[in-house]
Amino acid sequence: MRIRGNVDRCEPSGVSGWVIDEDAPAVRQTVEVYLGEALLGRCVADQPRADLVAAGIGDGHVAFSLTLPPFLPVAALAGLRVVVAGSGVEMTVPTAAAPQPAAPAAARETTTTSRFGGLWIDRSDFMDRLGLKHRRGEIDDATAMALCRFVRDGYLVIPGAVPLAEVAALREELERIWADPPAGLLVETFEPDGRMKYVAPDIRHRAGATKLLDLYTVSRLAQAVTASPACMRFLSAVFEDTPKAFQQLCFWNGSQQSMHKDTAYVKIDTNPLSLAATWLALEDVQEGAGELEYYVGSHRAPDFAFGGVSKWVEGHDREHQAFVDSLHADAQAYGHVKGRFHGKAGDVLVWHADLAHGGSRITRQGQTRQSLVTHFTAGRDEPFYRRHAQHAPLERDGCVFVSQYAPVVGA
Ligand SMILES: O=C(O)CCC(=O)C(=O)O
Ligand SMILES: [Fe+2]
Repeated sequence: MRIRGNVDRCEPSGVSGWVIDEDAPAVRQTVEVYLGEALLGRCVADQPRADLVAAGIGDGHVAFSLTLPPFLPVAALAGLRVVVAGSGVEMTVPTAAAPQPAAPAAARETTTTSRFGGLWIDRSDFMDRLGLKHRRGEIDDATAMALCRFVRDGYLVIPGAVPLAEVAALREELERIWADPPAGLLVETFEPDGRMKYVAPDIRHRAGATKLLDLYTVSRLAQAVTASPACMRFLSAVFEDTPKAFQQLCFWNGSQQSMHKDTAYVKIDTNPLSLAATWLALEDVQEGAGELEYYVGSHRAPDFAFGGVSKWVEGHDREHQAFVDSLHADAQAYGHVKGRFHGKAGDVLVWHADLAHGGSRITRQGQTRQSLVTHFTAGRDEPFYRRHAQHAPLERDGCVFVSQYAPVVGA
């Protein structure tokens, strides 16, 4: 085998070049593009190119071009590897060109609200697809109407999604966990010194800027309330797949987190909008407790593209304030009114990947706001961290649970 070829172009939009085996010029080579060890895509180098024909490189039908996932951060281009399958040959990748400004929307084939991806609910033909699923009996009337609300508003409230008895039992378990934390369970906290850290739970910091992480890794009850039938029915319809729970935060009081869209921080591999989250009230939400707030309809505002190219803030920290400001400006421009969730214990609010939301200011000091937030993606997708953290997942109650911190407890 004598592989000869060239990677002519390596840009956020794609990789292209040509390749041939001089010992077998008629055999079309397969090219694989990797980011580290993860395969991003594969294609056959069989495209005709006039300059290759003219140069007498085989029959000239040896070019390839491969589209990259649309959200790939520019910084990641440096880590791309182009490999000729079955040959062990890795081709030299040219250094990445400067990021190109986004093409005008009109020039692009856009089928989803965001140009970075989306689910079927985000497509312009959503109503047609919804009607078809409904007529075929794949989704019932209540779910169809719930999806319409979700697509219109960017969130959905499911009253009484979790039985009160389960909520009460979980709160009792939480008391035991805080008093005597199981090994391996972590909190993310800014207490007591204002600096962020991941440490074992310490009850002295429970009331503060502290959240318990991935409670479902140690608690069967947390798994059960996360995978409530009402939530699984709705999320399965949203994802057209088994929901995958992956980043759970248990709050004792309000987070006071500024307005944001989770797509900026919560990274999903290959489709940044394959994401939704549930907010379960573990007690009746009180006025002034730092209620969850959101801009109704904000999930359909134009993308904020970090660096002009990415849905993720990572690597673009200096644009963070501009991002937050853009959410308020969009609310003005598009008339997104602010809503606040005053759910009762057991109620769930589901939010869309791109809904602007946050924790309002706590005006009633000392008032708790016990809640359990869970992020979900589709079973076919993975949180980005799964590229480097591969603890054993668990499938239970129609939900897959994965964690970046620990294996998930089974039977
Ligand atoms: O519950 C809150 O205050 C906000 C939580 C949140 O935004 C999140 O976990 O993504
Ligand atoms: Fe969030």
